[in-house]
Amino acid sequence: MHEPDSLHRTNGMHSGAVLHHLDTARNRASWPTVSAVVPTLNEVENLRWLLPRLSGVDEVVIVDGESGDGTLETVRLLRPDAIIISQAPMGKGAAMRAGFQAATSDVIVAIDADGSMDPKEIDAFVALICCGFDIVKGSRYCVGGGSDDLTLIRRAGNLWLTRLANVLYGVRWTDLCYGYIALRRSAVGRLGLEADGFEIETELCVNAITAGLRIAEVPSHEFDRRSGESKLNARRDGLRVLRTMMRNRRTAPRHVIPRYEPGFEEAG
Ligand SMILES: Nc1nc2c(ncn2[C@@H]2O[C@H](COP(=O)(O)OP(=O)(O)OP(=O)(O)O)[C@@H](O)[C@H]2O)c(=O)[nH]1
Ligand SMILES: [Mg+2]
Repeated sequence: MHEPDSLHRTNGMHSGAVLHHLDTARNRASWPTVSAVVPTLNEVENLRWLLPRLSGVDEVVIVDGESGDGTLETVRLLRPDAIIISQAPMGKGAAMRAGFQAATSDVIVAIDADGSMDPKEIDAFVALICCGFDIVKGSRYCVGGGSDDLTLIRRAGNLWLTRLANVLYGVRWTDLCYGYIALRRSAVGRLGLEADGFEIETELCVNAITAGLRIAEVPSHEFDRRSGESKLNARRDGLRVLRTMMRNRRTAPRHVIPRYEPGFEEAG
């Protein structure tokens, strides 16, 4: 994990003092606003668990792939102020890109609808953004992280893809293919996101490197999806991750939408 300059600027506090930063940020009322972007495809049961636990975030953006199980009715009931985007089920990546464009808070947190990611961890992600990082990615392999959900084949695939990313992009990540990620909204335009499928998480991370953004990992525990079916296909989506990594190391990401964020430090 890199130490950004701002870590040394805040009230004379030093590296490793993430919790102190968190306290200080809250005391100074400088805690950023947070949008949760939640892609949904037939997740009605899981949303009954997730949405009440997102009461602490300022904004919830649901990007729904035309679910047929009452997902949107449940959203309207449990989170009437949620922004809802309906789109054809083109994949998780297309959903996340739409959600990022619709979000209005300082910090965006991408979180699955299936109940595998605990909203209690959001503050740890945001604390690191407050320390100066642009992107904070959850890791199931940091000390304190873990997974109840990874099968042997997914675990092996993720390990090799993470190692390859480390070699290709000169980083020391522990977990590449995991979708619990926080980012400054001001960084979205610099990421040049184009992926439609599950490779979006990889595209976001590797493009952040080529764009010169500051990335940290934070421990995260992944639970089993609470109910319903996984939409991920390890072989097909693993290949898409591989192609994304190989292709994008040669090109700096296109700057899609330049943004200025008044009141919250510009990424860069
Ligand atoms: N809007 C939309 N959401 C999607 C689409 N595909 C997947 N999702 C959502 O993206 C999130 C991640 O999908 P999952 O099927 O849980 O994938 P996963 O977490 O890798 O797989 P599991 O570990 O088995 O849960 C879930 O909230 C899905 O509902 C899609 O085409 N459109
Ligand atoms: Mg899942």
